[in-house]
Amino acid sequence: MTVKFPENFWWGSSASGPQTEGRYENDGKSESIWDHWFQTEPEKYFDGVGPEKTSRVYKKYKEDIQLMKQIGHNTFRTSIQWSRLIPNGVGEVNQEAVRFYNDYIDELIANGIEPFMNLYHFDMPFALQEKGGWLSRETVEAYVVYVKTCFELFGDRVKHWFTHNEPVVPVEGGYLYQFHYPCEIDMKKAVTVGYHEVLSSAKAIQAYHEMGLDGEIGIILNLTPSYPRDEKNPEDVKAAKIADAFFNRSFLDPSVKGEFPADLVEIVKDLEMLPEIHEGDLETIQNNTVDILGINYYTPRRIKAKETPVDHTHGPMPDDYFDVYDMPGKKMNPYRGWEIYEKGIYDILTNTRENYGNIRCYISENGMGVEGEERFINDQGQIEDDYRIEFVKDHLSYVHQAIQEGTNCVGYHMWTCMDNWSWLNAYKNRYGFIAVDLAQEGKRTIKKSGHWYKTVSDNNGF
Ligand code: BGP
Repeated sequence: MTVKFPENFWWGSSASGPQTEGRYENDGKSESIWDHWFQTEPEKYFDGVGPEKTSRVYKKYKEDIQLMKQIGHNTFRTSIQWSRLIPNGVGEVNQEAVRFYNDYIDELIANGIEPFMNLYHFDMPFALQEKGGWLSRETVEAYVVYVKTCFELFGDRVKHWFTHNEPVVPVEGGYLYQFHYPCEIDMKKAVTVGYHEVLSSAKAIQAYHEMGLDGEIGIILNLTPSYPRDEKNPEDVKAAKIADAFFNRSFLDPSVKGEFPADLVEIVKDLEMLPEIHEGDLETIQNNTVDILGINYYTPRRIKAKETPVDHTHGPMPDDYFDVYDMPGKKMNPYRGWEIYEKGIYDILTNTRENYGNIRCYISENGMGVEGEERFINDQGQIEDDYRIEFVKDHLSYVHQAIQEGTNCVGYHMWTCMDNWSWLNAYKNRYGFIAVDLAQEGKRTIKKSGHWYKTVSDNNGF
């Protein structure tokens, strides 16, 4: 044994409601933006598989929790679907949803798995999207009512809450790079959406703390360390810093420090795209920072100074300030098209220690999506995913090193427990410790990595 983690380390995985639950007759769920988008443009989704056909967790959660136990989980994160709990976004609470989430939570606890709940995972109720979604201040107010409802209903048992998962993604996907609904390109809207998400998070934290529940609340951010092509080239360094402001510090700074990064504010001001800030907003953000930070890490961002001409077709874009650097020789996950750079996780953790007050944190997602895993099925019907074991092990070694150096990191969650539906990619890339066979009503089979993870959890290391 060489790598040993601190006592009570969280071993588990993460998932989300919209990617796992599925839709069933009389379940009372309304449409989220994903359900709606699939109805209008199904061809956008890989193999035409939509969000109603996810891994059937709504029906299978009891079986799934037994499997989680078998692969050594002591913790597990999923999300509550707003469109399930409060179908219109505001107003009536769906009692079927209350029953489902209560049972799901109770079953996890009864099996020794602590539930972590995220409150927003890209899944705006369509009724609110029609009124602007995160562009509208009304959504912020509706969100506060929704999260208070969650705390009241489930806060006696759920002790780890998260206001958002990767809030920068709805900004990028929905309003800059067109991979989320409403698929627009509009920097001004992007800024407003991001601002309202930050504000909603602070308000949720405030509400949670005011209720005096004995748990903690944080946010989950996808941090993509921004590396300059050449550290000795000031233009590259400057460009990398701007990319870092757009994609990391935009949410990291307000969430942990209670303020927006000055360089980003400067850029937005110059563009005359500052959002509408109401009196008291900035104090709310300042006074309601996170108790804990969830860190999702998949891939770094390689940046060089702008070399290509600025494209003015769609108005300003973050990319006007930098170019992506295609580093020769980088290690790739070809299925997802993401670079694998294990040390990135260590750099993020070091940054939180040195520059963010060593905030209590955990790795809330990290993982490897692979297409066509049936290739690796052995005689016993098990997927031998040695590449996933290696991926997790390599990242964990760096997490361990950061902890040895004093970073306050208290757990590791892999994305994901069982293969799930991934937005426009649907079931293309499989991420799970457990395989899901869609042709056989979602039959589950633990992969080699799942069995390996159990030994890691049992030994608290490897
Ligand atoms: C994160 C999201 C997850 C999950 C994961 C894998 O960004 O929080 O919801 O989907 O990435 O990415 P993808 O599904 O795009 O391959």
